[in-house]
This record gives sequence, structure tokens and C-alpha cells, in this order.
Amino acid sequence: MSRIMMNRRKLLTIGSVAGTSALVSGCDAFDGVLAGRSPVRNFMESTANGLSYRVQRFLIGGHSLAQEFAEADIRQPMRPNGITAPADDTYKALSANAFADYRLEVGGMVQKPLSLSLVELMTMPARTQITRHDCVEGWSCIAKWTGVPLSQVLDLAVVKSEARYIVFHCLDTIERGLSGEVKYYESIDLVDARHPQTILAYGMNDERLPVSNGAPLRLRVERQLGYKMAKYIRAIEVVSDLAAFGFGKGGYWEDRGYEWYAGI
Ligand SMILES: Nc1nc2c(c(=O)[nH]1)N[C@H]1C(S)=C(S)[C@@H](COP(=O)(O)O)O[C@H]1N2
Ligand SMILES: [Mo]
Repeated sequence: MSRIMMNRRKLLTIGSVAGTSALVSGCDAFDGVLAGRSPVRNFMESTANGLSYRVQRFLIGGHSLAQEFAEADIRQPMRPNGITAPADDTYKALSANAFADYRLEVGGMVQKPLSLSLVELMTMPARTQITRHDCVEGWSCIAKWTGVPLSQVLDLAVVKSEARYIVFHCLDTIERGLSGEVKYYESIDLVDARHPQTILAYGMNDERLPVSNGAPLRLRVERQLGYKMAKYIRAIEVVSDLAAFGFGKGGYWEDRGYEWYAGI
């Protein structure tokens, strides 16, 4: 028993070092901290990333809930961050028509690939929750989110047994560089995907989700940091491995040094 406690404390110490580095690195695309790669930092990141994932799964289990708040706690509008008005033609065409032509594609390792309209998503049983969004930049907002639990969409599609992760493909281009256009993407494991508070949100503070906050559909995965919560979702892909996407780290920001498991 005492040996386990020691190990756990050691793991938590390393985990909190990783948390500190995430806090200073921020969300800006041209962040100086990300530019300075060092072998030590790379090591700390990869070690702490794996450890904080395992420690959190061990300590809090797969299904503990993130804190939920009361209506009175919603004191400010949800501060938009990252891409807030996608300039992509496909997106602009969809939004010009109030997303009537929008389809969420669900594919990959599923038995029944789906193509769901917003109305179809909205007629599925919904969940509403008031939760706090924490960005690595160091700010938080409490807002009310309404959407369809991701687990329901996965059950409709029937996930195959080899599946391990869910990849979210987004409509917005976050980077235009020499190597071409990069679209935002993210991924979570099936434990978080099936968590009761993990929803595909189309409503915010009792209104339709605004464009700045990810219309028509964005992820809420309440036990993780803000960059995990993909906005402007185009497609959901069920996969067994993340290596094929971006630089293989599981998300746009992860490819640039952030932790894949951003548990809070
Ligand atoms: N598609 C997409 N999703 C995204 C981002 C983005 O730029 N594009 N930014 C991320 C970051 S860093 C944060 S903090 C939240 C911001 O969500 P908000 O605009 O509703 O505050 O979205 C996340 N999801
Ligand atoms: Mo963020």
C-alpha cells in the first residue's frame, strides 16, 4: 500500500510540472514558447503526458463528472477563442443557409456510417449542462451547453471492437502556410467519448450556438482543457490509431507541443 502511495505522489508531481508548462504556452498561433524545443522539454512532455493520463484514469476513474453550475453562475458571455469566423468557402456557404445543408459525417470503424442533418441531431435525446471552460491561456468561462450525447451517435453508428479513438475533423482552416492549409482537428479516447457529459453541442445559453463559438456543432468534453473541444465539426472518424492524422499527435495543438490528454 505505502509503495503505491509513494508512486502515486511521484506521478502527481511530474503531472503538475506538465500542467505548468501547458499554462504558459497559451493558445496563440505564433507562440514563442512553442518555438523553443528542447530535448528535456520533449521528454518531460511525453513522460508527463502518458503519466497524467494514467494517473487521472486511476484516481478519478472513467466516469466521474465534471462540476456543474447554476444559472446564476453564468456571468459573462462565452468568450470566443481560436478561430471565431471560419473564412473557408464551404463553411461560409453552409452558414449563409443557416446550416440547412449541414451534415455530420460519422465514419471509420463503424458498422453503419451516418450522415446526420442538424434537425436529425436536434431530435435525438438532448443533454443540457452548465460547465466551466478552461483555456490553457489562463481564462475560464461558465456557460450552458445543449447537445446530443456523443455516446448516442456512436451507438447509432455501432462502433467496431478494434476502435480506440474518435477523431473530430473541423471545417475551419487554422493555418495557411508554405506547406498548405491546415484544418483544425482533435481526438479523444472512447472513455471520454462515452462519458455522460461529452456532448455534440448545438445550443449555448438557451440560443443556437453562435458562429464564434463553433456553429453548427462543437464538442464539449468537460474534463479536459479548451483546445480539446473541437468547434465547427464536419466529421467524426472512429479509428484505432492517431498516427495518420496531422503530425500524428492527435490534434492541431498537440502536433505543436500541447498534451494530448489535457485533463483538468
Ligand atoms: N475548430 C476549432 N476548434 C477549436 C479552436 C479552433 O481554433 N478551431 N480553438 C480551441 C481553443 S484553444 C479553445 S479555448 C476553444 C474556444 O472555444 P470558444 O470559442 O467557444 O471559447 O475552442 C477550441 N476548439
Ligand atoms: Mo484554448
